[in-house]
Amino acid sequence: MVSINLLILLCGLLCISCNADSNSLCKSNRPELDLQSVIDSLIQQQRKLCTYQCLTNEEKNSVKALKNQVENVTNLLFHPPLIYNNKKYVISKFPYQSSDEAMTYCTAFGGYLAEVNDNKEYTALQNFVLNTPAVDIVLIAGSDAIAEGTWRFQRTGGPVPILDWIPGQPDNLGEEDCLNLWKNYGGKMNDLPCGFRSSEDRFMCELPK
Ligand SMILES: *[C@@H]1O[C@H](CO)[C@@H](O)[C@H](O)[C@H]1NC(C)=O
Ligand SMILES: [Ca+2]
Ligand SMILES: [Ca+2]
Repeated sequence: MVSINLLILLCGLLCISCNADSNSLCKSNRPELDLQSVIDSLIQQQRKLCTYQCLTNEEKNSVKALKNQVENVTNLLFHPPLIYNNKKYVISKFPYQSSDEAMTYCTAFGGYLAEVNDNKEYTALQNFVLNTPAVDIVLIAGSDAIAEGTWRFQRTGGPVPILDWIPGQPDNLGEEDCLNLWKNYGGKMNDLPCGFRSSEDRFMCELPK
């Protein structure tokens, strides 16, 4: 700051001397203008930086509190999660009225009904179902509602790449257009109704980690 004050003083003196003899060479060489704009931009940058830092600190705390609240609510509604491949999988502690309702819960937590994309993920999710207590039938993403026998993810419309049916399934028994993993059958796949079936049924969400 001392050096800047000194420059301002010099600048002032220079201006006075310029005005005094109205020297055009002096006018074309007015350092006070450049210096002032540099100071202004520095002050502006400093203000921006300060505002940013202050907001970040405040937001840090509120984000922390919010994360904590979401975690608390997640723990109330879902069994302990599986972390796999940078995703978080959770199984509900309560039944669903429909696959749409289940999807709404998943969306509310920033995700979607769990989508099995490859064999490794399938194995991980099967084991997750097998290892989660008080769970038997677990709804996941996949439906053949649009064309019977053609299984697609509801969210993307893309084909379900892994279909590993329990023997005798899919049987479309009385119209079954949704997909589930069934613990009692090794966590393999079955078709079941997209609406409410049983208060024992659960659903699985795939969430950002
Ligand atoms: C989350 O739950 C814990 C333990 O019950 C509680 O101490 C904490 O205050 C809760 N946090 C928030 C933000 O609700
Ligand atoms: Ca069907
Ligand atoms: Ca079936």
